Formats: sequence, structure tokens, C-alpha cells
Amino acid sequence: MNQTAEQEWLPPGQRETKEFHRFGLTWLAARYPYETKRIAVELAGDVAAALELGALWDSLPRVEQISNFHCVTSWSVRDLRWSGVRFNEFYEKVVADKVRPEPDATLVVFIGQDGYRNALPLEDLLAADVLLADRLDGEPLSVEHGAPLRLVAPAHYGYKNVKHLSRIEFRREAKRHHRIPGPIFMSHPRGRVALQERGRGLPGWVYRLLYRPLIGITVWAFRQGTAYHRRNEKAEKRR
Ligand SMILES: Nc1nc2c(c(=O)[nH]1)N[C@H]1C(S)=C(S)[C@@H](COP(=O)(O)O)O[C@H]1N2
Ligand SMILES: [Mo]
Repeated sequence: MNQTAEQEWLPPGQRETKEFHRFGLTWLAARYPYETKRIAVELAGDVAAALELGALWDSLPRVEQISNFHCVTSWSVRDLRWSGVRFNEFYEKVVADKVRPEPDATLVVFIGQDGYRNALPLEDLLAADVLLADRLDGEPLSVEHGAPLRLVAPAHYGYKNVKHLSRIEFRREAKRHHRIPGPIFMSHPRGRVALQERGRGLPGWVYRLLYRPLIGITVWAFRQGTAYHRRNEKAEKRR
């Protein structure tokens, strides 16, 4: 097949969208984080010393990275400019040094302020392009895109890129740590884009066909959620 330069960056089964929408599980569209300015992430699980990543965050070395973003429903956005701290740097300087997970606690569970959650193997998170990001395009993360802190794992589908982080757990492998706020067939234990690990149980292309018709309504639902949130914010301020 003759591919144009435009298409080359697209992984299997993905299509480009120009706009980066607020997106996710439709039934979470009306949920919003309660703290969008201050980074306060509990580091816990099967560890020696649970700890809050608060002031420590500012002591970590920062990087900027341009990467593409791939949602499991088949839309992809190109060239997002994130900045934050590399996960491997955070792991070495904070987790391994201070939190000290059990040697077999190699499953990392990310939990958002909106109740969203998903897990990834530590091995996948130590890749050089995985970030804890607090900025996008030179600005602090907007509430749409994960304020105050989110995971950015470009080789993994969007649903692994948990927003509004409130808690990170280092766990021994167990089925219950893989639960998500939805049916488990929607979450592959690894979720690698290049391998079309879109979900568990069914082949990748089946998910693509199921999900593609739902993109429009999901974008709409999240827009409604955002508008509702903004109205409430304004009303709060007036009070
Ligand atoms: N906290 C939280 N993180 C989340 C979600 C969510 O609903 N809540 N949705 C996931 C999904 S399915 C996708 S595609 C991306 C969307 O990121 P965006 O809203 O910045 O486009 O966030 C992921 N992380
Ligand atoms: Mo997604």
C-alpha cells in the first residue's frame, strides 16, 4: 500500500483527528476533579512507607516531550507538547528510594479524582517516553486534559493515561487491582497501541468496530459535562 507521510505515524486501525477533545467513559462525563491546582498524590499499596507526593514534586527534574495520543475508540491526535517528570525518574528518586515497594509489587494502579482507574505493569512505565505531566502546550493542564497531574504513556491507549491523579498504588499482581469503572473486557492488562491491545477477550478490530460509532456521542457528552461544570464554577464564584 502506498502510504502518505500524513498516514505513516498512525498506528494500526487509527484515524487522525485535529482537535484534542476531552474524552473517556461516557458515564464519567459529568464528574470533575475537586482539586485542580495543587498536586497531591498518595503513593501507597504493597510498600514499606506510604507517602504523599506534594512538595517533593518540585524537586524532580523536568522534561518536555512531543508525542502522539491514541484513543482506543480509534481517534489519534498528533504532536502534543507535554511537560512534567519522566516516570522512571520519579520511580527511582521517590518510589524506590522512599516508598520502597515490595520486590514483587510490579503492578502500578493509577487512580483519578473522578473515580477513574487503570493499571499498568511497572516494566511498561519505565520506558523513556512515559511521563507524569502537569503541563500541555506550555500551560498548566486544563481541567479537560487532566489537571493537576496525569499519566502520559504514548505507546499505550488513551484509557491507560489516567487524568486528575490522586493516588498511585504499587501492587502485587491480583485480579482486583485490574478493576476499572466499567466492564473489564474494555481494559487490556497492557493496552499497547502497536499491538492493538484494545481490550481483553476479543480481537482488537472488534473493539474498533464497536467503539467507532460512539465517538461523536462521547465527545458531545463530555462537552455537556464541561459546560455544566463551568456553570457551577461561575455560580460558586458569585456566592
Ligand atoms: N481520570 C480520568 N482519566 C482518564 C479518563 C477519565 O474518564 N477519567 N478517560 C481516559 C480515556 S478513555 C481517554 S481517551 C483519555 C482522554 O484524554 P483527554 O480527555 O485529555 O482527551 O483519558 C483517559 N484518562
Ligand atoms: Mo479512550
